[in-house]
Amino acid sequence: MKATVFVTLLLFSYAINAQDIVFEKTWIKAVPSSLKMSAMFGILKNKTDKDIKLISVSGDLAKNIEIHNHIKTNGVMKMRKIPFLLVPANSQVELKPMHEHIMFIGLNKKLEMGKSHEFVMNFEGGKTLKITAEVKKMDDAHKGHHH
Ligand SMILES: [Cu+2]
Repeated sequence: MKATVFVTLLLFSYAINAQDIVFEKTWIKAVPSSLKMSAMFGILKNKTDKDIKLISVSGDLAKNIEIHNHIKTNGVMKMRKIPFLLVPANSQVELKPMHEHIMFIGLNKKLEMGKSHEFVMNFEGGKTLKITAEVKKMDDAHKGHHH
């Protein structure tokens, strides 16, 4: 019995290490159902020795899914669409509120707390990454996640 568990764990960790691009600690911000916009956050890790560029995210949660950033203009933080998100070789970018995020415009579904949604991240060069993210309240998502 013990040996079986050990072997299973080994296989599991191998599968994780085999992935050179991962999107971790993903979450989608819960919003009132009257609001047709939300955003997705997480940590995008690039374990390869080449820079990667996230160019789009596909999914059926919203009519438009865009990559956004917040930029200070005349002292006011405003979000705007960016053509890609660069993650340098062997590093990571944290998508978080008031920084880079994946924007959902025109939600097709109600965001139910605790429910997961699937997406595909598309990178320059044709690489794709299937991801899932759970709907959470902003405070919950930040618990146990202090820097
Ligand atoms: Cu945005």
